[in-house]
Amino acid sequence: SHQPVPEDKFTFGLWTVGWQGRDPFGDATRRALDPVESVHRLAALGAYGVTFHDDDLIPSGAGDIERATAVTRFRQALDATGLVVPMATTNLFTHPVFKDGAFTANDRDVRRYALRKTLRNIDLAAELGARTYVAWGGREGAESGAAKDVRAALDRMKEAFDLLGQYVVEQGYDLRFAIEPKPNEPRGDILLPTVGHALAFIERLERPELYGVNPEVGHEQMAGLNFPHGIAQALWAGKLFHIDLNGQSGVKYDQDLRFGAGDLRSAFWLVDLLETAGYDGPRHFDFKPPRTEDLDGVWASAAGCMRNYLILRERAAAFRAAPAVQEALRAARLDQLTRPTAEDGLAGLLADATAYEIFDPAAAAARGMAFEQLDQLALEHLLGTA
Ligand code: 3MF
Ligand code: MG
Ligand code: MG
Ligand code: MG
Repeated sequence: SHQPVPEDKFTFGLWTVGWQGRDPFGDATRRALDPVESVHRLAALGAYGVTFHDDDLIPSGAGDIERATAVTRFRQALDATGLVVPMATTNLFTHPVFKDGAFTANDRDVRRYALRKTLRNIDLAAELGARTYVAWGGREGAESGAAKDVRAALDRMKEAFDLLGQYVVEQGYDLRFAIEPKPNEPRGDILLPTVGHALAFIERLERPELYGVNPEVGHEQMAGLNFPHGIAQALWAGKLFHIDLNGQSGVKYDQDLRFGAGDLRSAFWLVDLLETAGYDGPRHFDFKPPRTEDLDGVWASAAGCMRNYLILRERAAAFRAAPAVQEALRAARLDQLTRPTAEDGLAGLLADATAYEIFDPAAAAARGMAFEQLDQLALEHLLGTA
């Protein structure tokens, strides 16, 4: 069925449906949404959970009483609807204090404030039962060369994540971090720009097992990269802790279209991968209902994200199950790729004359790979003509 249910694990950021349509060229086109209203609407649509930045829930600068009231109202909405909070994150980008970054700002006092702001929201995340804490360093970067000493900034980034890791361990929180890469926007260039950069960074941390990635469809595509390939490498490394689903049409600004809009073929392969690789985390939508929409359009857009995922899940499963596809996969020798290249070991490889001395490269080169037939079958399944 294409009707979402909580078991599908669809989650939404409060900031997604709550986006008022402010962009660099225009003012808000929609009123603010009360988080409580969003929780009820998302639950009615069949979602599983909601996620939030500290400032989405608690207006920045709020006093203790205002903060406690906001949290209580939110918790009551969760209890009333059964929605869960699998992930939370910090807003380290909106306030002007973060104009040169948070964990890697040149100003040390800003860095210390950013850490304290994050630690405070980690407490709330743990209190609300979140298991993943996302960190998107949107302002960690530069517009010009001498403005940022990138190696020093990476030292400070490591220092920040090591401190955060120490904190969750000392507090006994069951919480892991997911670093969200993005190549640019709002900074001219952002540190940890792609999934690959983030994976390499994580291995330099004191407790690498506590950190994974939260890749976003549009972010990798802004860098011209193949999103399913990045996700596959994150899965291969055991590091796909969370995911931001949305739509993007090629290398341009961060479009945050609803899932299924933009590069539909990439979305098909993404769903195929997530559903066959055993990813069991939330299917989290980080999209922006276009500012042309009123609130009816917002909820239609949110419903569309989930419906498109479910349609693609069905189409991808049908593709994998079709006998013609299985035959085409064999013709394309995917079964050979899963076989080790030298199970006979280095000695066996060196002793094997068929591997080199009597191997016929011309004959091997003449073999067609049969990929076009396979891809046509995929397209027909995607289009519903298979
Ligand atoms: C920006 C993003 C962010 C992150 C969010 C969670 C506002 O392009 O994608 O959304 O996903 O901050 O860390
Ligand atoms: Mg984004
Ligand atoms: Mg985006
Ligand atoms: Mg995101």
